[in-house]
Amino acid sequence: MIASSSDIKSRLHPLINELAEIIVTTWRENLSLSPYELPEGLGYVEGKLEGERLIIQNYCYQSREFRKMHLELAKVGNNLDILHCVMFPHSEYPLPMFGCDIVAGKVGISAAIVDLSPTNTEKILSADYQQQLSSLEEVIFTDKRDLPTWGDIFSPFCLFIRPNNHQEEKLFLTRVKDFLTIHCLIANKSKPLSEREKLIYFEGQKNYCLQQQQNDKTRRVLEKAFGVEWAENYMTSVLFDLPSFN
Ligand code: BLA
Repeated sequence: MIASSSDIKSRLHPLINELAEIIVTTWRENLSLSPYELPEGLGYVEGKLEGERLIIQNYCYQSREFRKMHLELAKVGNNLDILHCVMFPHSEYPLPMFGCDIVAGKVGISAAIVDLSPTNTEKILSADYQQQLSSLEEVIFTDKRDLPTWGDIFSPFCLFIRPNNHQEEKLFLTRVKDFLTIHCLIANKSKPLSEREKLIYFEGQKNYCLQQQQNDKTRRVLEKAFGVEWAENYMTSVLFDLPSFN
């Protein structure tokens, strides 16, 4: 389903391809998608500064509830494959941020994270999210990872692991599919807010983006291939652009 003339899919870690397919299929099944234009020249990019080539392929959509639904697949040389996905709600819908990242190295997946992150004043997911996420079957992963300090944006339901085997990899995919389906179904039912309430979600989304921009691990990969200025522009205009209030 996901294909383009400059396709990198065939060379990515299979779990990344599988998750990309799950994400886009779940979007299509539950939301009415239209294309979202990324800033010029940033849909497909290749960079090479310090030896290793970085290739980035972006897929981007929007819907009634989401101003931007971004899926990115990236390949760094022959040893690092990345899936990055964020759904940015329009501020007038009282919805959390869906975020997901997989980093696959030579010896396997080192980081797999998924969350629905609250953006209201209390920084708490609403009752419907809490209830539905709590009723998912409990799964135990062997290697839980600690969040960095900027990770205070994530909810108590955040799953941040290093999958230990094939079964845990599959369990992670199922969990992402569950989070995403819950999110799409609640989004479908959600009603627009008043101007005053909208401001809360606007501020919350801004805070989420500013915190994510502090991820030095992402920044360093981009800086090595494209330089400091390009990385700053990409992080603030493609990966975590701030919402505009209108
Ligand atoms: C970690 N992100 C990482 C790591 C790399 C990247 C190399 C370190 C892997 C590890 O610690 O094992 C790189 N991630 C990228 C790049 C892109 C990317 C280059 O998305 C894009 C081009 N990151 C997100 C989102 C979340 C996220 C949406 O983009 C969460 C919802 C989380 N990534 C995240 C976290 C870490 C991480 C929490 C660990 C950071 C740390 O330990 O300091």
